[in-house]
Amino acid sequence: DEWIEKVVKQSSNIELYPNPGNQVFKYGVSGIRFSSEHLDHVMHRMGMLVALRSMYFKSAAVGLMITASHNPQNDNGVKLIDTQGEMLDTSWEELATELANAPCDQDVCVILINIAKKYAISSSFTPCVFIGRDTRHSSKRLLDAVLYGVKAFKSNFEDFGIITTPMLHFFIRCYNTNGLYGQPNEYSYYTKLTDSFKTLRKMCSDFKNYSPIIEFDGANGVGALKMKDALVFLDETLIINMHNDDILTTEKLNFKCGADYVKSNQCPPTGMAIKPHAKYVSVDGDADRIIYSFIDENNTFYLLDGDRIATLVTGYIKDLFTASGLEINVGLVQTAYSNGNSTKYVTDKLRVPVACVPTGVKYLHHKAKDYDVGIYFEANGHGTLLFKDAVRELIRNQYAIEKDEKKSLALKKLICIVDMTNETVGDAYSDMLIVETVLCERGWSLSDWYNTYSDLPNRLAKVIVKDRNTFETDDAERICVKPVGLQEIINSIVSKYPMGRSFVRPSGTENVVRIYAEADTKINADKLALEVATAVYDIAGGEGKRPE
Ligand code: G16
Repeated sequence: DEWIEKVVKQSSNIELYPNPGNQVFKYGVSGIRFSSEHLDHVMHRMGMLVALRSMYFKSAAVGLMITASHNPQNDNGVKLIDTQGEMLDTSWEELATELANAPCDQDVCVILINIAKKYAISSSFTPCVFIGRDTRHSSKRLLDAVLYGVKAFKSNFEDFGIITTPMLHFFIRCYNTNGLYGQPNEYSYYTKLTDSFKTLRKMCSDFKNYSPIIEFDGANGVGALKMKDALVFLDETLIINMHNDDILTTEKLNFKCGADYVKSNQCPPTGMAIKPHAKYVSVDGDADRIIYSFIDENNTFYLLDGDRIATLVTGYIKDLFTASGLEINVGLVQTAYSNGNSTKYVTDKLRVPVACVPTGVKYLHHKAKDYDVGIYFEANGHGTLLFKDAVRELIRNQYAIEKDEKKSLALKKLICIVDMTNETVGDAYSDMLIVETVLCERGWSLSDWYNTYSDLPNRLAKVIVKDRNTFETDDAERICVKPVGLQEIINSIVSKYPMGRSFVRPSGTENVVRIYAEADTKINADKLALEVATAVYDIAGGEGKRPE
């Protein structure tokens, strides 16, 4: 035990990072997120925790990403990444919460000692920690705090500087698989994903309605920076016009642009001219989400969100496996936010099973592993595809011996899709390459894609409440069990609306309660959302103006 106490007290500069004790932190669906000025001691402690996590895995690389993703620029946060490039295991989330809230230095020591004891962590392992950060101004300052924590344990660490969250996930998988998945650097990331995209593109001879021109909305964050780097590798297979790429004006990050803004407000991003039938692609502040959109000649706005990507990709993968002759079980994972008609389309038309889990990529990722090929997408544009090792092997082996030309072509395309996918987590760049591939293969414009089925009109809303922790949900967030009585009120409101559906849940990233509503018409979806938001406001002591 003594070694930990020594490390913390003598090597970590802990005296620089006291907990002011005026805030409560929780490691939620995407780490800890807060107003950046409160996070210094949290980051310092997460630096120490992540070092211990690596020691627990006998020096395997683990990751720490400094980002608050889609949140406003003044917020920041931390996401910890496990050895396969996946989100931190739930059992350690609680430890992270405990550590972030520990009142004093001595408590920090005790918690770390207890972790080491509980997990039998030996001081003989040197930690290996990969670190990345987004473009927020506070990220650099918080990095210093992380580094004190990481270095105290004499870690081997690599600071990758400003990178997207999915890049860091990818690097960790690469390192821990000894290069089997690629190399832990940006060059390998771009070439692996982009080369397979270009190979598949060469197989596509007739573009029909497809256009390779993209108006790219970088949310004024790291996604813009990295897309510019990607252009070199894309060789003009895609023509990408950059917008919202001002990463120096910090106030602009995610402000009225980016994937979260476009999805939540159901309108085009600002900061760029919007032309009818141009293809708009928006990413969020750490480039793990992607949303497509366009307007028609009447200025009507069309959203192609995570549900649309899920249906597009699921249909394509299903067709490729059918053409290849391989019998593989493909499944889709969604959340309660998924549009009712997308679920219907996948179940009835594509005949692919759909599972529903709570919000948060880690839940979707976990469930997707149940299938040979698990596809998961949150409606907000966060998602990826998972291929079982055995499936990957089967595809390659069969391709090597396949004599039938059509089957062989389908198998070759599947190999490209596997290589184009960042299977560790949702990745806007990888997802964009996959969507562009499917659209090109189908010869579709965005309108063609949009016309595959019609969404039920829907509305997202949020209410600021005194304490969002008083809200509890069940049944993959479709039922609100606390505050008691709220669900009955929601049920009676919903029953008034044809095809009505609504649920409420506490946000994991902001201090708000989120409301989702869908109904037969846009007006009804808006009215339903408003009624439910008002009920939440009244029952939970909403702050600010009553919704109207
Ligand atoms: C994070 C998670 C996503 C999740 C989102 C929900 O996104 O990674 O899986 O959908 O939070 O946010 P909330 O709980 O506020 O509705 P990100 O992109 O912000 O890291």
